[in-house]
Formats: sequence, C-alpha cells, structure tokens
Amino acid sequence: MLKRAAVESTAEAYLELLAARGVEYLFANAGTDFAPLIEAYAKRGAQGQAAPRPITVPHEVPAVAMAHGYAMVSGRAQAVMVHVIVGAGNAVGGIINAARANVPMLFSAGRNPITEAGHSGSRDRPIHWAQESFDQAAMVREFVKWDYELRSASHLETVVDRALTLAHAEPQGPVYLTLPREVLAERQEAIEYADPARMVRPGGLVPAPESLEEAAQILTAARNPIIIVKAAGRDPGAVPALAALAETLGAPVFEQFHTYLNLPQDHPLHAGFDAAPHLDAADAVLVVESDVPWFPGLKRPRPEARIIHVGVDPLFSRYPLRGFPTDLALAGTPRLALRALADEVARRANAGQVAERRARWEAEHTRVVGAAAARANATAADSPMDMAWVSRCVGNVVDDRTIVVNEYDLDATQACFRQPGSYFSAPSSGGLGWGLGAALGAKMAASDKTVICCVGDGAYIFGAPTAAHFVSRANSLPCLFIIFNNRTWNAVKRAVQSHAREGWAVKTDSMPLTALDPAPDYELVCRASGGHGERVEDPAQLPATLERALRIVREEKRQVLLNVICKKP
Ligand SMILES: Cc1ncc(C[n+]2csc(CCOP(=O)(O)OP(=O)(O)O)c2C)c(N)n1
Ligand SMILES: [Mg+2]
Repeated sequence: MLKRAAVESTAEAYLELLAARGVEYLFANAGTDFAPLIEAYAKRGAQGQAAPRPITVPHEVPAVAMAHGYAMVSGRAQAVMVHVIVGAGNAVGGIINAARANVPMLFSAGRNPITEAGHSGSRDRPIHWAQESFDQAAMVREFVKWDYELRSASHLETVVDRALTLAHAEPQGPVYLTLPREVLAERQEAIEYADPARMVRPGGLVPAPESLEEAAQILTAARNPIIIVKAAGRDPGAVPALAALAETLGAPVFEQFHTYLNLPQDHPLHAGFDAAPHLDAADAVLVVESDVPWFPGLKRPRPEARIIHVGVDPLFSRYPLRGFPTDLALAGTPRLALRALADEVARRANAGQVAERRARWEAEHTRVVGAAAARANATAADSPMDMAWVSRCVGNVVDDRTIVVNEYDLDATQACFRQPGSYFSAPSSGGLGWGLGAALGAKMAASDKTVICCVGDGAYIFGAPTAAHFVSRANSLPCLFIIFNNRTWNAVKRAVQSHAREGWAVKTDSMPLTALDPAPDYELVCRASGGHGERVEDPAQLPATLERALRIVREEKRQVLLNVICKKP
C-alpha cells in the first residue's frame, strides 16, 4: 500500500520513514549538521507525529554501545547519529565492536554542507570547511556492510530500506549513512512510501542436505566428539537447538570465550568454559559460531581430529587471517542448522554409545561446577576481595528476570545463567567502553528486566561514565553498575607477564603504564547523576550490599553503582 504523509523537509521525511520502518530510537550526539533534523523533530513533536524517540547521549562511545545493547536484546537495529567526521571518529571503536559481534545498526553522521553558498543549509561556520573529508565513509568502511550518502529526497525510501535490510541480513552488522545538511534541509511537501516496506531481509538459511549428512556421519562415527561454541546464542532460538544436538550426540558443550549464553549452565552437558584440556582426546570437534575456538600456538586438536564449523559465515570472511582447519563448513542460521544436524544425528546415533558418553560428561559437568564453587569459597574471606568471590556473589543474585552485561571481570564460571538472552559479554574486538552503554541499551529493550552491568575499573572509565549516568537518569534506565576495582589494567599487566615471564618487569615488580592509582571515588560519579553509589570493601557484606542495591534499582528505580575493591594484581 502506498502511504502519503505531509512533511516540510527531507529531514522530516527521514524521521517519518524511520518510524514507519519500526526504528524506535535515534541515539544522537548532535552538532550543527543536525539543525534540519532538530527542527523536524520539534515540528513533529508539536503536531504529535511519529518519529524514533530522540535520545541525547553526550558521548559517542555510549551512544553506539546503547544501539548495540538494544539490538543485542531485541534483535532490531536502531539509528545512531553523530556529528560529521569528528563524531564518527569517536564512534569507530563501537562500530568495530558491532561489526565483529554481528549486531545490526543504522549508523549515520551528518555530512558537512557541500556548497559554500546558494542553498538553505550552505556553509556558515568555519568548521564547515575544516570538517569536510575526501571520503567520509572511508573511516568506517572496513567495518560496515554498506555505506552511502543520501543525495536526494527522491531516493530516500530506497536508501533507508536498503540500509535497514542489509543491516538485518545475515551476517548482521552496522551500515553507514551520511546525511548532507543541504539534503536534509531541502523543502518538501510530502513523502510517498510503501507501507509495509517492499524490501525485506532474506529468511533463515539451512545447509545443504549432503553437508548435513556428512557432518552427522563424522560426528556419529567419532568416539569422542565435542562441541565448542561462542556466539550461537546471539539468536536465543539457537539455544534449544544446540541443547537438542548435544543430547542426541551425548557430546559436551564448551562455551569457549563466549559472548552470549549458548547453553543453560545447569544443562548436564555444559562442560564449562575451557575446551583446551579435552582437545587431545577429541576425534571430532564441532565449532559453532566461534571465531577463535582455540589458540593454535598453545593447544590445538590432534591432526587427525575431524573439524566442522557451523555459522552464518563459518569462514569469518571479514577476518584477514584465520587458519583453523576445516574439514566441513556448514553455512546456515544456527537455530535451523543445529536442529537439522540434530535430526540427521538422531537417525544414525548409537543409543548405547550416546548414553555412555552422556554419563561421562555429566560427571565432568558436576566436577567443573564444584571446582568453580570451591575456587570462590576458598577466597570468601579475602580482603581486598578476590574477583572469584565477587563473581560468585553477583552470580547468586542473578534470577530468571536478570540480564548481565559483562565487560571484562565477571567470571561467568561463578554464576549459573540459564535463560537464553540473559548474558552478554564484550565483543572479542575488545573496543573498550562498551559495557555501560550496552547495559543502558539492554535496559531500554527489556524494561521489565533487571540489568546488571559488570565492568573493570578500566572499562568503566572508557565507557564515558558521566555521559552514561546522565543518560540513565534522563531516560529512567535504572541499572546496577558493579566496578571490579583492582586499580589496574590487569589485562595489560598479564600480557607483560606472559610476554617475558622472567623479564625486567616481573623481576623488578615494576609495570609502567598499567596502574590506575590513585583510584577515583567512582561511586561519586553515579551520585552526581542522582544515583546511589557505594564503596564496598568487606567481603562478608557484599551479598547483603548487592541485595540492597537491587532493591534500590527495582523499587526506587534509581541507578546504583557499587565500587567493589578487589585485590590489586
Ligand atoms: C579502546 C581500547 N583501548 C585500549 C585497549 C587495551 N586494553 C585491553 S584490556 C585493557 C584493560 C582493561 O582494564 P579493566 O577494565 O580494569 O580490566 P582488568 O584488565 O583490570 O581486568 C586495556 C587497556 C582496548 N581493548 N580498547
Ligand atoms: Mg582493572
């Protein structure tokens, strides 16, 4: 059906169309390039017309991370707009994260006025010369699936629909649209567009039947098949499919470097988070949505082990170098591919063998769970606190209505995540500063859930905390922020220790460029935006403090920050 809507400008037509296409939010960090858009928002606000809700995010790092967090929970791409090349510069790390995590996003930036005079919107500030670049999209082109510049209102619908369709098509990821000010400012009378859209993303993909048969043959012929998974749970529907496959095969599942919940942690075939000790014994390895299933330089499967990769892009074609052996690659939507593979396996599996393996791996599950608990309990009285103990205490307050966003220091082995879509950790691209914004975006997408954001002290600073706490208060997004404060960039310190085990830095106990001392009173940063903030030093008090913090978040609907003082490594 063709819909016609009266609008005053291209900017307004853009808002009309984004709303019609289901884009609920525009996370924005504005500049002079926004003038026509802000004018259009004001007009539509005054007249009660639909538009994506504008969210002011006063730093690009949390702005992009919020869109990331929203999409990772809801599955729906949102719009982000930043100020020309300088805003895009601040946002690039977040775009890299979204690209590597396959999170859909409509990333956009204003483009400096093109003309020096003669148009409404022509240049009228010194920045309009200095902020032009030869190729604005070049800055992010390697990390977006598509980029384009809106050149005229006449192709607005095609451009917006293509942007959103491509972002949502697998492998999902960010797209980039630049919006020149003259184009946004152009006067219009109306926009006509198809409603609903006539451009849709492709449906799910199932691997070819002969590939599924071959994979099932390899897996059922193996005596000791194992499954390594990292990010299948990006689609919550893949979680039961993976469980079905593991059960049919009697194979263990290792969540290796996992960024999503892939299998409930209390599933008896959940064998923990480290497959390395089991690689020698494995004669078939099924690698599911996993860019890095092991480190070849440290520990790899035996050369004769058969290796199968499953994923929407099992070759990770955007990675320059990735040499993991691949005997078979099944390209497909994990939810469908794993289910289809489970069906093929069921036709061939030997029930006796499956039962024997299952019993063996269930015992391993019990052992792994017990060992994790013992590790944490052994440190329960340590002060400053051990991160295993902090993780255990946080894990204990997680219920089925909780989402945890983890940037670094929560040790997931100490918790028991069960619900698909309840655990998210930082993308392996590691662009720091993701956690705070991702948690706020997650809270926006799931307002009925409790969101706990676990960050290292380093990650917290990278997340532009004053901007994040501002957004939390301004938009009523109460989250519980927990800083695992070791006053150190321990990841960097550990890298030095393994680089030169007996080197100068280790021997002299001097580690320049890794300390975050003297640590700020981080709790005050949250209080400055109306939140509750506490420093926690007593390990015995932590459980009660967490309960109290959650009551404030849930009942008073205020954000809380706990600055948990941990051992300095
Ligand atoms: C934008 C960016 N800058 C620098 C790094 C390098 N880096 C990786 S981890 C890390 C330290 C993180 O510190 P913290 O959050 O305190 O966690 P910890 O290492 O102490 O566990 C740094 C600086 C990065 N990943 N991203
Ligand atoms: Mg730290």
